[in-house]
Amino acid sequence: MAIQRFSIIESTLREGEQFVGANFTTEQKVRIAETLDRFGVEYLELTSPAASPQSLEDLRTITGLGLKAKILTHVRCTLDDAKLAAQTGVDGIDVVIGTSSVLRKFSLGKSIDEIMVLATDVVKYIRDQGLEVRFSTEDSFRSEMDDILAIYEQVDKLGVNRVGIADTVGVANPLQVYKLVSTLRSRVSCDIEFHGHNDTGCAIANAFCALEAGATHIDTSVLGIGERNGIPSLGGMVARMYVTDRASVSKYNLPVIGELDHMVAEMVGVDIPFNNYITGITAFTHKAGIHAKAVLNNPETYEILSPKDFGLTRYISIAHRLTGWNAIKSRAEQLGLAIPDTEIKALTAHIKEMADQRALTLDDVDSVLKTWIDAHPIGGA
Ligand code: HCA
Ligand code: CU
Repeated sequence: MAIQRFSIIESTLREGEQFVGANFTTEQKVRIAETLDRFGVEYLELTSPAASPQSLEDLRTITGLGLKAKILTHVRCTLDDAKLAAQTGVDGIDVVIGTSSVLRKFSLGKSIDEIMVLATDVVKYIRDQGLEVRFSTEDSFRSEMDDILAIYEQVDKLGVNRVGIADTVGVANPLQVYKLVSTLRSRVSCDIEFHGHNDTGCAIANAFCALEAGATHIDTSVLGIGERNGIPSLGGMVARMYVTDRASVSKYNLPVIGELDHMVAEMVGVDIPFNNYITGITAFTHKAGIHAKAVLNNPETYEILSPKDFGLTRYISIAHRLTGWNAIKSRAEQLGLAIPDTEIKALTAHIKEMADQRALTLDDVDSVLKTWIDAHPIGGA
């Protein structure tokens, strides 16, 4: 199914706060919220006000900022939590309850019938407050399909805005996600949200398949931070959508991704991984001669994302044994050195031999080129 529309529910301030290194101060939360708002996410999801007194206060502070993004908080499926959340100025409440047999047995101790009753009370209450409500089943992929479909159908009839599927443990694969979301799509009329963990590296692919199967909302966090190894990163999800349909992400201020990744990395005490989507140090680096030549001719040959759209630049690495004469020629031109092609080819062969002996730097390449020029004054080629 072609993806009609999608919204991001940015959960750095909820799922991301569950990352082991995250311990955000109020000021940090405000900076994260404002920067995400400047990027243009549709929703911000914040930690439950029932979590701690500071969480309650911070939620009120952020709902008071007057951001464009809608503010959600995330609560357990209890009337007490819903009542507390409803007093904080939020636009909506994300409710979650564990439905898998393992969670029901070892965490909640509730039967599916009891969950139905609770869900009805809580959803009705939130609807009556005039707030947006989403109802989600934790650990959806290890729950009985019939159980969760029955719960979703019931809350759909009660008028929820969205139902959510959560791959809490990162066990699902893209095909499973596609099948579950397709089935759900045919059973409910409300929007569908997907929240998936990255334990086996499938989080972004799973979220994307959920959209293809008819989901409308995807949970992300900056750098993907969350419980264990987290959920889809905002940057990675946006990269996926950009490649699918460039116009679908024109609603976002793409260069802000770099700012967000650096800011949150520093706040939670991690480095941005070298291979991170968009902002990893090597994300727009080209090395082999064949790649360098093609990219110099037309960057689209080896780049599906244009670094410029993200406020970044590409880097072509030329000081190594895999280099090619086109890249060396381009470097000579950058330096303003006019060297004939036949000579550039010979110099490239020399550079490759040098690189076989030791690791080179760009300075080494530059000095080979300059030495040739010094030895061949104007007209001396
Ligand atoms: C958790 C809860 C959750 C909730 C997801 C959701 C999950 O911390 O275990 O509300 O959609 O992964 O199930 O993050
Ligand atoms: Cu989660």
